[in-house]
Amino acid sequence: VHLEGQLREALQHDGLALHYQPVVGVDGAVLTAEALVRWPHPDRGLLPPDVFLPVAEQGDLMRELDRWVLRTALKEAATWPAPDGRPVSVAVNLAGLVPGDPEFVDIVSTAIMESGVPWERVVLELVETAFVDLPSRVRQSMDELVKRGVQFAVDDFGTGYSSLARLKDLPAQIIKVDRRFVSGVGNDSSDFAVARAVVDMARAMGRKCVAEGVETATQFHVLRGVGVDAYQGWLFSRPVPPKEFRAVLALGP
Ligand code: G
Ligand code: G
Ligand code: MN
Ligand code: NA
Repeated sequence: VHLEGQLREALQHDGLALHYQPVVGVDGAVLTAEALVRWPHPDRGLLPPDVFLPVAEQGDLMRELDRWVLRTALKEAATWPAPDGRPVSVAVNLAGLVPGDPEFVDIVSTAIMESGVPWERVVLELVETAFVDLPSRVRQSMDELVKRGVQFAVDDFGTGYSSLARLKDLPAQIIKVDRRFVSGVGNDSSDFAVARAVVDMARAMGRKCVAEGVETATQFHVLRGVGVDAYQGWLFSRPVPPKEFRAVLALGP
């Protein structure tokens, strides 16, 4: 209850922080940065999301937290340098503010327009289950944003209930293969098979494919051979504070 009150307070006074993890292309150039929330707690140091997201959940604060992250990430992204004139996109995780929300399109659109970030540079990450059994009203609101240029990504693909066949029904332009399937790619043939199947399917359906949790050069090379479009993981960079991320951009590939 104490932590919940402090979190509520932090949300009202910009007391949270965002770190950014680059998503890179086959040539190593940064394409996108995923915003990952942290809480610089006055007594407990920098708290990771697995400590306070459950508190937010419990306190019915997830929607407010997502709004804060969306607004803050867009505001920061508007100031990023464009390496080689190629501007970097920003990806935000949404768990409490979801497409079924009657204010979804309005909140997202307003945040984007206020930031000045072009629609095409905004990626919204939702877990698989958030895409399943969408009423047509909800699909329409997602389509509205997609028409303006926003991209939806299925986060942690493979951990939910969707089968590969269902991929074609998901209104998402990007598939993020969960790191669980990436970790064994160099040495576990079944992980390799899953990764390859997802990539083939994603390609056949015109979706982009991102591999999460890439930690080794072997994983990178194997996945590149399979045709993964983009890569995210400790091999390239951990999630870093805004200043450090800007330095990564300034440096180029
Ligand atoms: O880096 P990491 O420890 O940041 O993230 C742990 C978990 O917390 C991941 O499942 C991630 O999706 C989730 N998470 C991180 N940042 C955010 C955020 O800004 N919003 C939401 N809804 N989830 C987040
Ligand atoms: O659930 P989501 O994919 O949004 O959250 C990303 C999570 O994965 C964060 O906790 C982030 O810190 C973590 N992460 C990012 N890169 C790597 C990696 O290479 N290895 C591992 N083990 N975790 C990673
Ligand atoms: Mn994510
Ligand atoms: Na993920």
